[in-house]
Amino acid sequence: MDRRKFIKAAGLALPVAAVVSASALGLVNSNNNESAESIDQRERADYTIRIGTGLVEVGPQYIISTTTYNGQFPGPLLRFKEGQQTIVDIYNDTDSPEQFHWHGQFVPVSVDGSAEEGTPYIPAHGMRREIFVPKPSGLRFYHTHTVAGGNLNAGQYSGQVGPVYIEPKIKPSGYDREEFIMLKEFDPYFMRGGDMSSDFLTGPVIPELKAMQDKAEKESPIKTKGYEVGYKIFTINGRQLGHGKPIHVKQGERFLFHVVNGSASEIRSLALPGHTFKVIALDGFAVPHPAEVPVLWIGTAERISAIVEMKNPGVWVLGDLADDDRGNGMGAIIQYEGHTGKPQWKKPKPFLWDYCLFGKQNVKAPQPDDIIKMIFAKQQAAAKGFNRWTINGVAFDMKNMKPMFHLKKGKRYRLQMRNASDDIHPMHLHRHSFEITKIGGKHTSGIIKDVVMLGGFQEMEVDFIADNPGMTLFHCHMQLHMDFGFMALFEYV
Ligand SMILES: [Cu+2]
Repeated sequence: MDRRKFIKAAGLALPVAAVVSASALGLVNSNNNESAESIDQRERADYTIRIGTGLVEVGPQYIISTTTYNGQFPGPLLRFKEGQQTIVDIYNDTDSPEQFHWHGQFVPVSVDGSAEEGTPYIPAHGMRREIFVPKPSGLRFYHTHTVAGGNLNAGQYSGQVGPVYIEPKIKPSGYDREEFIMLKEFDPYFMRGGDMSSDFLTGPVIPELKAMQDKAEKESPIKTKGYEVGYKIFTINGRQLGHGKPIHVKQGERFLFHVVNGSASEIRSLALPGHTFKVIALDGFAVPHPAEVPVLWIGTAERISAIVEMKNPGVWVLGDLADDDRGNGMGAIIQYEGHTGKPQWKKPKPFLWDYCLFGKQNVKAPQPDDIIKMIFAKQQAAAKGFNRWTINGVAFDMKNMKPMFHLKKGKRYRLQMRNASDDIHPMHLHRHSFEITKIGGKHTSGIIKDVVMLGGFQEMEVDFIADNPGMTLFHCHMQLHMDFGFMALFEYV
């Protein structure tokens, strides 16, 4: 079946497909076949995504059934050109409405893929054509943005994650090959307690913030811990360690690894014994000071682009520092040409993750026009056994979806975030980027991101410019936190 016939058939079968323009459906009336053909040609989507059930062979004789993009995990790599308009057709073949979020792109609300901001859902068995100008350049990704709550088959617990690379106008140099690495867990389950410690992050714990949680716990009538999510299966690019194809390298080659943490709730680490990572970009933005590190720490939804020079021949495990998680699959094999044998793993020396390593040294960020203070807190097990999360005492209300902060276009805002909980929070701002100005007790500048990890009982400051009007969602990127209150809306016109 050619594309036009297929689309016509789809148009007949799916009433909601009427949202697509007639020309996109191949229903253009013309006496001149040539011109009808050329319209069709011009309006052909650059990419077509189908949301539906897919099978992911994570290991030998272990095949996961989950919701995927185009039946595969990760979803297809979408390559765009910065500033060049693109068309993406998204079909929702599932029985539930979906949101398709362009994480890290400066797009309008209508395209962003967040019901909280007002993006319409892609109806069950419906489709949407999205036409937009991809930006900014660099490593981005796409994922579902629905509320999972207690449903571990929904939201980002599923396989709805895929990478995006937006080609910059001037290509970066200093590497020979490019490799995309998607970190993702499967087979989630709930347990009580067992949250992630943030002792890998540099910077002090603020006693005042700890005292706030202690007080809240003491005064809470609920003494049990809230549910946390664990996973049985860990993968790189949808394959457990040893099941995926080894990455074949030659001595002297410089690999640019584009690492995406596609997890719903996990912070990941990555090391390659005998090698270092030269971090050149965080969340797709070139860093002012590329620095070499022995370990990557990468929060939920963060991305790191780092160059590894292959100068230690052998067969190695590129893997997570956590023995259990690596043992359950979080790793890939790096195999030098001419080398065989069992892949080797060596635990790296302790290393604290410090974003400031990659920032401008001794250069302060510009002063903001206004400061927005935020305190994040946990109400233990308060939402039917799940922790409820608040920003300045308020849990986001999914029914009203009212903006908490009103901004003025063009102004520079500083978010002063204080974490009165022992959990780590990868904080994310939609449709904008921000600059880290203070973290782990240190001032910095020049580090542009769209997600940043805030450690337990720590504080940080980021600045952003209100330059993309409309509702803008700000939230913790842990599915379990955002679904239970850890969101707020900024509004400006
Ligand atoms: Cu969080």
